[in-house]
Amino acid sequence: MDGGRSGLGALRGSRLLTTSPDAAALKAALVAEARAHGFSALGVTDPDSIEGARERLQTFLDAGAHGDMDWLANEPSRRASPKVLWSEVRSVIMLGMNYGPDENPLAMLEQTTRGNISVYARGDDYHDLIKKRLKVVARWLIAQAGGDVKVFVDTAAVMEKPLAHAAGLGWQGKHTNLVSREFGSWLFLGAIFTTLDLPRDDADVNHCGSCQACLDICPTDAFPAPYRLDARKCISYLTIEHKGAIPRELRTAIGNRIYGCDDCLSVCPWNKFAQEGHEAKLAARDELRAPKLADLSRLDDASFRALFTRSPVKRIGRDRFMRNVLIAIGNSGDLSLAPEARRLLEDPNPLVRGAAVWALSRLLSDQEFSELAAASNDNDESVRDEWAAGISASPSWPGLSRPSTP
Ligand code: B12
Ligand code: SF4
Ligand code: SF4
Repeated sequence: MDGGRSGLGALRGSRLLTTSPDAAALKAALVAEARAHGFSALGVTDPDSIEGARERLQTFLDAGAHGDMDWLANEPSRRASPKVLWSEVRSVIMLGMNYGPDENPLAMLEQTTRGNISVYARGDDYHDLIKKRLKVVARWLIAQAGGDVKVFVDTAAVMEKPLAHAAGLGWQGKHTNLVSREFGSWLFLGAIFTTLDLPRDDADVNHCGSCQACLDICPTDAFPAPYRLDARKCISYLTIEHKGAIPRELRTAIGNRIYGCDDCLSVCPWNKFAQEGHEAKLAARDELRAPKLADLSRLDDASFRALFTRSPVKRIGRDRFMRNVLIAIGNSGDLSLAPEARRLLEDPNPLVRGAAVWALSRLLSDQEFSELAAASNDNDESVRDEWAAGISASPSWPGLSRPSTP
């Protein structure tokens, strides 16, 4: 986005903007403008304010903690420095949009025959909404003071959490997300980079203290240390980003979480100050609050896209979603869901068929599972491996090897 006409022409290109009274007035007006467009928090930081993040990002990548998110490893120097990403940037404006839930997300985990979709994905896709709003605010800024801008939300090579911390929006909690004293864990982040010099805010102070509730609650033990996440073990990564079969040893802990996970966010004591989000488009749609696993398991491509229209869930596609639904069916303990899994043994996609085998290994008796395994002649090696693993996992069949397959 390039600078257009300038309402405060004298400010255009000024290097002294950070200290001028006009700059303070402009910033106050910017905050008001952002609020008018639904943002709950705004702060400004220097493009060089996250020097330490570079080393930490490298530690994360060196450990392979990004799993198969190769895009995170691409050009880490750009990601760790706004200046490398865009040499002309002089101020980074960080914005937060509150999406506080209207109920405790942990309660849904008890409803094992229903799918738990994480709070952020129960309404419209925040990427689209926030990007549009960032552009409106950025255009307003250009109209007032000129300069050039670029807007980012989530998908660009920008480290939004450390930047938001530096801009005073909150601090990175031990679960690595930004925690705000006003909004708890429930802020989406977005950024406007500008060539204008705007007055800086002070970085927030870390208020985690001796608490480690988020580390303790994690179902898959995904934190090797406070402030460090191994994404390969995180349910959010496994159910959203990971394209292949979910590692067997992590499937049980996933429970009924079919898209993302909110446990470490939900348990944070700072949520007691959180407020319900007011953005109607981000509010949970009734049909996505507690959908029945049985209904979800019957979605074909077209009905999947219709149900998740404008929702971020749509991004992972029907097959990966069905993999997640089948893991939840396997964890449901409800035998009445076995026919749904059995039907999906015939699915065209081997990822789905493999997950169906696992679900049945958990729901059926040893006898029934072994009979099905013996009758199976799946032509895909990964599915045959699931049958074999299901059999060898059963303590009542010592010595039984994988079923004969073509
Ligand atoms: C990749 C990614 C993921 C990955 C990896 C997450 C991760 N923690 O790295 C996966 C898929 C797992 C994921 C999951 C989620 N994500 Co995500 N994700 C991102 C993304 C695109 C990049 C994050 C990144 O740079 N990771 C790399 C690591 C190295 O960076 P980092 O986490 O900041 O690491 C810091 C710490 O390790 C810290 N550190 C290390 N040691 C120490 C020691 C001390 C003492 C301290 C203080 C700090 C510290 O320094 C590092 C650099 O700051 C951002 C958007 C963006 N462009 O920034 C969204 C983003 C972080 N995700 C977001 C959300 C909402 C989620 C989920 C809650 C979604 C869900 N409900 O399922 C979960 C939460 C899981 C979790 N506990 O983190 C929001 C978070 C908003 C917020 N308030 O913080 C973001 C900002 C998107 C957005 N625009 O709103 N996500
Ligand atoms: S999102 Fe869930 S799985 Fe991932 S770190 Fe947090 S509690 Fe653990
Ligand atoms: S749960 Fe506790 S340790 Fe985790 S982010 Fe919140 S205050 Fe920090």
